[in-house]
Amino acid sequence: MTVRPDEAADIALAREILADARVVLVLTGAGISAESGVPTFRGPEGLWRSFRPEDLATPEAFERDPRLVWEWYHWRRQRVAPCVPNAAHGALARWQALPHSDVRIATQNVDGLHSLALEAAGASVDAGTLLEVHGALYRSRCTACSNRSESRDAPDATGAGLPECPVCGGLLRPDVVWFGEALDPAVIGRAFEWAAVADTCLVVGTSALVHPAASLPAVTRERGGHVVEVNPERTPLTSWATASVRGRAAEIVPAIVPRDG
Ligand code: BJW
Ligand code: ZN
Repeated sequence: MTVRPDEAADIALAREILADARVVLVLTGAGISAESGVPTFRGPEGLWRSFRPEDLATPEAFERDPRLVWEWYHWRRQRVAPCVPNAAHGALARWQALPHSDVRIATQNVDGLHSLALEAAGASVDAGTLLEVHGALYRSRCTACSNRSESRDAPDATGAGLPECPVCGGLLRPDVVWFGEALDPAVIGRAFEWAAVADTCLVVGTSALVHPAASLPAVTRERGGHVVEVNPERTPLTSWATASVRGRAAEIVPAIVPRDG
């Protein structure tokens, strides 16, 4: 990679902060999966350039036209299915797997790539290490009985029927958080607890525009911790982060996270 002199200083500062960090919250967004081939939401190539969020990612849109929403999620599932974790997911997972490391990930992504990377690194994958605060692309939830089911298969939304609950026959919906919906209080509550006890929050590949997730780094900062950002573009966090590295996740993250205890 070609590194500008000021970028080299930013990378050095970020590396130093992460080397000294004891309790870390990593907040990730769509940008960390961009180099795995998963589309982001905003920006020139983002999903919201071709699709209107209010037509597809709100409870009102699903009520109005569940088939259209399911078709979009079916397409998204097909698009993400061949994608694999990249060097950024891998470096974070290996950091988590180090003995004595205390690194927890809260991701806004629904693509499941952090889980795959953690499994590959031999780190544990549970609610103590990874929170998927906006849900999971391959999970469905019953609108009648709330039963959750996981499937990598395409939902039967393009054929005659809409996907049905295996327990009660009710209409299934993607188990993701749409605009205007509350995040699971247990999940986002835990993420805020992690932000409050962390001495460092590493933020990777998020526009930091969607709340409440975008408020997590400020909690660490307000408690006197560091915020380190990795993003090719400036975000609302950039002006007050302790270190902000302009660059792509798969190049920068492996260069700044510790490799040994
Ligand atoms: C790279 C890169 C590379 C590119 N390497 N980086 C406070 C203020 C204002 C508004 C609100 C507020 N609190 C709540 C709101 C309303 C709303 C909101 O935040 N709106 C704003 C947009 C204005 N929030 C909500 O509605 C939330 N719910 C809520 O607050 O409920 C309250 C409630 C309580 C009680 C009862 C009822 C309600 C819910 C938000 C749900 C968001 N859902 C989505 C869809 C998920 C499912 C799906 O995937 O289909 O989540 S929208 C979408 O945005 C998705 C993402 O997780 C989320 C964040 O996007 P992200 O990850 O940051 O991606 P991008 O595309 O924005 O950015 C990518 C970044 O990567 C860029 O910066 C690039 O530069 C960078 N990048 N290549 C590193 N190689
Ligand atoms: Zn059901």
